[in-house]
Amino acid sequence: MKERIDWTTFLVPYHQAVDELKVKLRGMRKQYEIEKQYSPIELVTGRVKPVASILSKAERKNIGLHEIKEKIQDIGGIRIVCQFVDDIYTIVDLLRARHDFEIIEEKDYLKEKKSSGYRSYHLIIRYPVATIHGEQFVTVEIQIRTLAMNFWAINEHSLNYKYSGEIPKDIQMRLKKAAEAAFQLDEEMAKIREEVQEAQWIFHKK
Ligand code: 0O2
Repeated sequence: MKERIDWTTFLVPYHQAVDELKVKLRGMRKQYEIEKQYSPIELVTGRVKPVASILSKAERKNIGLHEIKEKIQDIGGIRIVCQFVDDIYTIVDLLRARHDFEIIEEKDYLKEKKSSGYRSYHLIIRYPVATIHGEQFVTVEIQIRTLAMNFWAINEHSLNYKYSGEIPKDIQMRLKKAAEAAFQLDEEMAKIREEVQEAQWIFHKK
């Protein structure tokens, strides 16, 4: 018999998890603001992977329909964007200290960037969702990156989509250069971090 998935039902806990996590993480940012402290979290976004993308990833990685829940770990996705590279590690520590989910994997693509030039810190978490059928666990991928890394990744992602993963060599070269430029930007900003923060603080008070 051919396997089938009722996608609406399947994705319910993922939507719930992404919505809850967005509220919780944006709440952390708000708390810094209320306490008049610098927030390492600049922006939080979230999405549930579209069914077509889930299926194409499953096909690409040779994952059967019944294995999707276990093997595709980024059906639920949260992205935390920050200003400085050091903020990424502060955020990782903040998330490690939480008790409302379990971190099951960490991927540091800052220490080891991908061959494409991609840099980010990924956490895979196991998140409990209260459903009408009891507690269900879903995995969610949390991507943590600076604004510069995000700018690069969004553009590279669009190009990958446009060229169905086969980006022409000359554009790949430009992307590598752009990744290096984004890296340099992060390095330079780190060096003048205090100056930048002071300026932002004065602006905020006004
Ligand atoms: P989308 O459209 O963003 O959902 P693994 O088996 O661990 O190697 P996996 O599960 O793909 O493979 O994990 P990985 O490599 O940590 O990537 C997960 C997600 O990180 C990707 O999801 C992207 O969102 C992002 N990512 C990873 N590598 C790159 C890259 O080179 N460029 C960009 N722009 N993003 C990247 P999806 O499903 O690929 O895509």
